Amino acid sequence: MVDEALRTTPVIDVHTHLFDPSFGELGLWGIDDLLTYHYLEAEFFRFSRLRPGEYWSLSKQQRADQIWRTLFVENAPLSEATRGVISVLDALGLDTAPATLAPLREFFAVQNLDEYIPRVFDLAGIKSVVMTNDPLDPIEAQVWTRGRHADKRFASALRLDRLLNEFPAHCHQIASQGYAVNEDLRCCALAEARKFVVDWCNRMGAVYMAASVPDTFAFPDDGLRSRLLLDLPLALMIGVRRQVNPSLRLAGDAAGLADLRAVENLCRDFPENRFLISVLSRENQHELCIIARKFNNLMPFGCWWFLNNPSIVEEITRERLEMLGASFIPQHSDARILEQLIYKWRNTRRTIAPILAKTCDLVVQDGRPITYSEVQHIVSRLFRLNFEEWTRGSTPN
Ligand code: RAT
Ligand code: ZN
Repeated sequence: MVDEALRTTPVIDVHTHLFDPSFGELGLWGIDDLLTYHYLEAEFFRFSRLRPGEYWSLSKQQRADQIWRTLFVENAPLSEATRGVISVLDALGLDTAPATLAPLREFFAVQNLDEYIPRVFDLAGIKSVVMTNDPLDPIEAQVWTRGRHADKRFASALRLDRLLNEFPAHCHQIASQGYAVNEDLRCCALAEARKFVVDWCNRMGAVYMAASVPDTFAFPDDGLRSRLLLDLPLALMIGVRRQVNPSLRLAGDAAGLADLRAVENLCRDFPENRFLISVLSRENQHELCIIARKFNNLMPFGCWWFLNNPSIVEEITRERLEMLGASFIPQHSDARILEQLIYKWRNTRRTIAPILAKTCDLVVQDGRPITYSEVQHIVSRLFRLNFEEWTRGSTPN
């Protein structure tokens, strides 16, 4: 019953880095993008003697060739990210072990996005995804300002990282759009910065605002983050330690244990606001569940980034079910490349199905039958309804 419900429930992927076709080259897909995914780049440097500087001087195709040879030909693809590529190729009916990438490149070169995107969504079993949209990215901002043709399959989320973490560097850019801001947000500048956020949320039709913050995140504090993080529905991804090895670029970030009192304080101080929270450290997961039991304006979501491995997803999902029932969002894909939706969602179903089945079985063993429609409801809550409910009416005016 669980397998069937998981197979037939249309999923909303609540956090991705995908873009709809109106964003042109920002949307990544195809074999070269799949292979140069930063999760694979980090693994590549464990197996190759090539130095990061040399790697970055190569073209994208050359980098993909290097990764294919090193992680897929000279070594068996054992890790979650390498198996993901295999699973995508297999789902698309392609050779999973060609000696070179030429035949794969030929396949991807002739795909037409109008037909290809629905095919990928179907293979992944998902209905829609939420993008990550940054108003301070000049290429993206142009698309929004020109007026994007809304695409129901791609909802928008306003990403605040640059605004929160690099405000002084972007102050001029914000001011040039007619907002009276200054670097330290004196006088009315704070209200103006918040107006900038609200205007952009409306322009994007954002279903939520999001920020990733370091393991040292604190609330309240006297920094800009505390002053700007107010009143609007917010997804916080807590615990990233950016650029511990800058030579790896996007692959150079790590994780750290956070003090989740900041989350308690936010939830208590803003009871009318809703917080979607993901924490990157495995050691923070149990505590997050406890806080969610104290504050119903907190929705735990996803097994983020370094946690997206079957052993850890299994542990976290079991813990959440035991402490929160079906009142959380088990997973998001974090896909950066379109076809990753296929493996990330297939793997999520494969890992979570036995856990849900086991949980339902315990209920039956304890003396209460569970019907198929209840199983369907549980799965819909987890993979769609909890998010729809959480974001209902969330776009600010
Ligand atoms: O998982 C990832 O791809 C990371 O690089 C981050 O993008 C992270 O998910 C984030 O949204 O900050
Ligand atoms: Zn992400």
